[in-house]
Amino acid sequence: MRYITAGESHGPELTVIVSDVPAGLPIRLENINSDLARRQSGYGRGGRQAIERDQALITSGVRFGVTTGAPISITVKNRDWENWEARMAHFGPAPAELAREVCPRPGHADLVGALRTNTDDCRNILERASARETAARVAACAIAKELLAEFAVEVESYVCSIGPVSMAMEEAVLYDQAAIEFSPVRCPDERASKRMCAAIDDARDAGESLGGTFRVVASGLLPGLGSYAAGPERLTSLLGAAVFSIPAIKGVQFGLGFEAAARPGSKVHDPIHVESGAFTRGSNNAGGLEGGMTTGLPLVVEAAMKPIPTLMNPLDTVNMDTLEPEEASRERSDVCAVPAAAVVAEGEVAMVLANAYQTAFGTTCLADMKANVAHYRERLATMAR
Ligand code: EPS
Repeated sequence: MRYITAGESHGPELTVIVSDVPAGLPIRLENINSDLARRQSGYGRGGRQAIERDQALITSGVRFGVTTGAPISITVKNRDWENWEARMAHFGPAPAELAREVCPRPGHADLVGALRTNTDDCRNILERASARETAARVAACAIAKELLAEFAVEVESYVCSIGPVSMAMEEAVLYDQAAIEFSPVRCPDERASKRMCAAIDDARDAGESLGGTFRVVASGLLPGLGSYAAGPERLTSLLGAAVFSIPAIKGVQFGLGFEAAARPGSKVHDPIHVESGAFTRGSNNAGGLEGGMTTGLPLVVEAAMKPIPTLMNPLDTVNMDTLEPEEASRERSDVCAVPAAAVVAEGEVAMVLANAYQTAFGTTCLADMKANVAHYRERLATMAR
């Protein structure tokens, strides 16, 4: 399964095409729309989310609610387009009064993108570099989640920290989904949630922005997905690349992650036992990955997001017309988008895992995949007896 997105933040709509989806997969539009709504939520978002009501429109590849095996195209409207039609027109001359974006924001793609593409208007860059594009990804990745659901694999996400405020991390990695969704910052620790919201208020008052960390946890996975045999096929590299593809992600770790580097081997690796005819582990420090493959224990991916580059109290930049020092552009933006990024990462992880199931068990139709999974399960059961 693969996807490609198109669309600008203030263009008419976002488009995504998902190809290589197995035939016979039931698609629940309400699940796609629910993920789109979850991505839009989160304390710290700016005025734009009050305008948008993201909804998926599927125009191919699904018939009577079931995939046909043909590419699935999905569009998500940008309601803000009506305010940008003149400035973002696809044809005709630029309006005489058009204000070009010439004061690139440090940390955004503005300057480097303009250098790369030979433009004197950073808007050509920022419209596409905008995290608005992640709405299309979430719609595409919701298809992957539908496939995983057929194999009882669940993918969830939650926020662990925002700026200086961290939740109380327990041994457990799976938390009550209702508590996560109830929190305005998608954090299962209620007290930390309140402190995170206060930190976002303080940042907004100071003209600042905040980053943070989140976790994606996938449970119900079969062991042995991915590969140890070739670097690019290791699930660790595929998952890392997918999560790093999300704008503003600066770090990704699995299980103990960086902490493993400071511990002796005996305090890192997960002892192997056999219990009631199945292989088990004494711990899950590896975060569900060994040798680039799933162990069958929950996959635990943690990522760090940098603060949003648009600052109401802006940093220094240079005016690209005059080459004189100036303040970076200020525009409507989010103060914190970590809760949204967690939902996007949940989708990206689901897409990689759905692909791993297809690679192992077949690509063309759900019925064949199910038969192959049943056979694999039977074989695994004989190996611990
Ligand atoms: C973004 C700036 C803001 C965000 C946007 C990402 O948009 P605007 O410039 O229209 O206020 O709201 O994110 C979304 C629109 C979204 O749906 O996530 C940016 O500069 O990256």
